[in-house]
Amino acid sequence: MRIDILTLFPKMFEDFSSTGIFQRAIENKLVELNVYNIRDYTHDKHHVVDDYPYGGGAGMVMKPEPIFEAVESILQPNDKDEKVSVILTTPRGRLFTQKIADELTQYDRLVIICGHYEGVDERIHRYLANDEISIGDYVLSGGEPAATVIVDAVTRLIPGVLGSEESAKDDSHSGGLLEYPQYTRPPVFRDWEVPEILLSGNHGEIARWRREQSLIRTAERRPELLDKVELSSKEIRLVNEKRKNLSEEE
Ligand code: 6GU
Repeated sequence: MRIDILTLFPKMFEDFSSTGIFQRAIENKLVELNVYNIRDYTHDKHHVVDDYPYGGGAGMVMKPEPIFEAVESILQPNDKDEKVSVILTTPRGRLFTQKIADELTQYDRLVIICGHYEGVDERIHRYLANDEISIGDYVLSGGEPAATVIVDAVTRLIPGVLGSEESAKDDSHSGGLLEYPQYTRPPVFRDWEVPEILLSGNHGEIARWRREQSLIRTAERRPELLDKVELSSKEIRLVNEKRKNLSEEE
């Protein structure tokens, strides 16, 4: 997959692309990451990328010309068979989820435009981006952290990016539930013991315990996720009991 990021702050991606799993994915040619400075696509002396909003109001708006020019030059020459998505990061986008990360792995190329200031000219939303993504209901100063979140979540799903020992399948959210608690050595740390069952070597019992822990955690912290997963009748009873206890504690 080729990923192109358009930003006013290219530096924000330097450490990200030279560290850990992502760096290895680049070295193994599983992903290609290019970062472009939107300012380089201006033609005026002062490299202006923003302007006052028509109609008045606070803040500045990102101008359309440099961003259109950047995207159009990046996509040329464009292989007709390539599946491309042009994504704008914006707090008014659709909420990013694991499902959307999965969906984005279908593309050969992602072009991610990092929004800034009070917003970007509406013509970028309408005529340049085909997707708008927000990473949550809070305000960031710019779309760069959102772009790294998207790139991270998507690339780790590309076959070969994670080693088998890092396999993504047990992770929180991939099965629709939050992850169960993990422990490593020592078995006792400051009087806090590792649950005995994990030391038992009984893999069936351990799998059952983990599933139950995932269900309990999800019921406690993200009950709305439970509506989307299939549960056995026994699991439904466990979850209902947990929910009942929680509502009694309120
Ligand atoms: Cl994608 N951009 C900004 N500026 N703020 C956000 C966001 C994006 N997602 C959540 N908050």
